[in-house]
Amino acid sequence: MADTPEPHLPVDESGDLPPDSKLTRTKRAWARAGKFLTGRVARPEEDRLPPGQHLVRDWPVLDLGMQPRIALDRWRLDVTGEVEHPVSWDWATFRAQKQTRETTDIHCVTTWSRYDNHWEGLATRDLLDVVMPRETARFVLLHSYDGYITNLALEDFAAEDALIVHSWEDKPLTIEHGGPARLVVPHLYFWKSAKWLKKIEFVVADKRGFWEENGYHNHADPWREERYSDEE
Ligand SMILES: Nc1nc2c(c(=O)[nH]1)N[C@H]1C(S)=C(S)[C@@H](COP(=O)(O)O)O[C@H]1N2
Ligand SMILES: [Mo]
Repeated sequence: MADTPEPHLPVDESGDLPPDSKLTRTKRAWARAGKFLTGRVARPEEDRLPPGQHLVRDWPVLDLGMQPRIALDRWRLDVTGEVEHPVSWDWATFRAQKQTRETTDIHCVTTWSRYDNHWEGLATRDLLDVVMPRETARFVLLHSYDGYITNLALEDFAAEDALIVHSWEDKPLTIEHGGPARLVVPHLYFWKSAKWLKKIEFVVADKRGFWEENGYHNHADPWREERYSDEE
């Protein structure tokens, strides 16, 4: 794993390594740690539905019952903690970031899954290129406008198909589903995908979020049925 090349490092025709900028050094460090090898996995179609899940065609709404309404002119996204370049973006600045489209499946711990959701937003990897996590950053805490918190390891946050989305099926994300902007981390149960995203905090030590404190698994891999915590 230590010698796996970082897939997004540019390589020119001569085969030379890119200039040894701070950014490429940091990316190599992430690659060495295997941080960019998580996420989309080529699975045979019969393994597409994780164990204990059933398919739905509609999109259920699940949250703590308080759906905050954030006017776009008051909306901010702060990225703080163990990063070289913290940001506090207004809506226009967030929307001006590099855009990525992904088609991914949702797996909720309450046993429903929904295939082929079309998302558009900022890839978490592109966010990492902007804010540049320090070597000390190991975990990410997601803070939402309704007070919800969830936690991810940096490698799960940086998964190649993880996005901060503003659109679903080519329409603005509705408030009930976490608009103006939410996280989508397709390879984990959906409680890790924070709705109404407000702040992304890079930290040294892991800290359990709301559901993780209340008996859910800290990691949440649907193919391993990491639904509930073994601790206590
Ligand atoms: N801010 C916030 N994000 C949240 C939640 C929440 O209560 N607040 N619930 C989580 C849970 S348990 C699930 S299953 C999904 C549901 O997303 P949906 O309502 O768009 O289906 O959001 C997750 N993200
Ligand atoms: Mo959930």
